[in-house]
Amino acid sequence: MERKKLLSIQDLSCYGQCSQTVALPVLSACGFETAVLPTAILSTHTGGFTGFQVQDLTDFMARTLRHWQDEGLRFDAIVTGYLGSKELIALTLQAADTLLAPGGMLLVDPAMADHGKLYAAFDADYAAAMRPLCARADVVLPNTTEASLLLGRPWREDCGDEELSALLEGLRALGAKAAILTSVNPDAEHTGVAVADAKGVSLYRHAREKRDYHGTGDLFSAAFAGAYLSGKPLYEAAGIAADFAAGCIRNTLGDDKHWYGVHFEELLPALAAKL
Ligand code: PXL
Repeated sequence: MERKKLLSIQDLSCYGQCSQTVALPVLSACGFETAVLPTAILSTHTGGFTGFQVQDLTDFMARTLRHWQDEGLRFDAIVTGYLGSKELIALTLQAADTLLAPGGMLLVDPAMADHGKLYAAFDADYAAAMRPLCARADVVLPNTTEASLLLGRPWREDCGDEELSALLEGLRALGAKAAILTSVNPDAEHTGVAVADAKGVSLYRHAREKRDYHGTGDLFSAAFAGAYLSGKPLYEAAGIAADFAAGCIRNTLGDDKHWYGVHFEELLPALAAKL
């Protein structure tokens, strides 16, 4: 059996169930050899904890890229999430240029904003610096807030059909070969993801859960990468990932102590069985 080799580039939030600590188990469960390149180490994620500690790893990342180039390492895909600074975004572009095998895929989740607001650590310059990475992506996976920021459009929570088409077209015009918009809420009872590639646009809708949790975007991106790189077509992979993220939320509702992320572990075997 030919195993694909993946690289996950994003921060390592030591506590809080997001970024590398969800990407690695999901991609491993999907059957991929997965290397990680942490862009920063944080004591917790930045969504709801106070006093979190951050260790920037820009210098380590630059040295690691040089080392891996010397070793001749190549990856079939690079998946990226929360990075941390403009310098780290530039290094991630460099990783895509130097470490992808011929025909290798770049999947980019800009992971910088939600619900109309940038995350605590980021500003408008960071959002602008994310544009060239998203432009280079084979698949870009922003939520509607991130897509609006990338395209310089005001964010609209209701995001009707016209705005959805404008965002998807804008992302593809930027250069991404395919785009998946998350947190699309067609009405009060439903949520979903809108998928666009050269063949057209389609919306995958499912029931909306009672509340949101941190880390579900990261789980969506990792499960999408697992399904898509396993050979599932774009729309089917997006649906598998959306159902997985919704299942993780349902598995957490009622556990009020676990406000900072979702219980995804029990759902990994069912995800792997779909691929
Ligand atoms: O889940 C996205 C994410 C990743 N990493 C860090 C974060 C967040 C969201 O807040 O703070 C450090």
